Amino acid sequence: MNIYIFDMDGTLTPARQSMTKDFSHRFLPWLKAHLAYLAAGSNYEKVTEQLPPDIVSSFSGIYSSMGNVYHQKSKEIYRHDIKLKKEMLQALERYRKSTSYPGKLYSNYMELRPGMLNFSILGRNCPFSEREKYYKWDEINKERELISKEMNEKFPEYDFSLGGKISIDIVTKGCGKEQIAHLIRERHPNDKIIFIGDRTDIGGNDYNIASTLKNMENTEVIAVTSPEDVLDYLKI
Ligand code: M1P
Repeated sequence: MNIYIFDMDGTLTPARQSMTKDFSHRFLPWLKAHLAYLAAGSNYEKVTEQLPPDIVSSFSGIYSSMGNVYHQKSKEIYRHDIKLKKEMLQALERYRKSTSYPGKLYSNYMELRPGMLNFSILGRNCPFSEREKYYKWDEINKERELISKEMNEKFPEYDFSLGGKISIDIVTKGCGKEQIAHLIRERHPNDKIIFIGDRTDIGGNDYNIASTLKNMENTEVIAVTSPEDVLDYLKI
């Protein structure tokens, strides 16, 4: 049997947006006929905001906050914490203060979630239009890439990776999405595991789960760039 694992933002939904009606209409019958898990970087509340209830309940399990929280049929099974070093937080504060981004900055630039911290120079409380503006600027100026690289070197006990469009996900080393690969392999030792995600490139927040799976037998990693790509791959 095949076991599927799906990323959420940028894979099943546009980043930080709800699943489209057309997508859920085509995906739900497929999901009901297969065994699949969700592996989201966002927290569980965002998952239930972005996905319709029948989609949420049709997954065999929902990993959120990079695998640090696990729900089965809306019941929380576990959650992990993270210890944040003062020096690491101070370094992030310095990046926020010294950014060369020319636009306005917003609040909620460090969002603590179970087992992870999400850091955004722009601030998570920005309007939607500002996200796109920052994303376009960051694509040229590579601010997030540079911060992640420097922080990975300075604080090797943590993992810094690019999530969606405006932020960096921070977990204790080993406590990112790769833990999901190990847990699912333990639960399904003989089945083929197929992961589908949009940030499987190095530095992306699907990279660790993708590379962990690639080192296991009987697995496949499918890199997609949009929900439309997922529908094409599933042929639905
Ligand atoms: O699931 C992908 C990412 O979605 C959001 O990213 P951003 O706000 O940068 O677009 C965040 O929830 C992030 O943590 C998550 O990894």
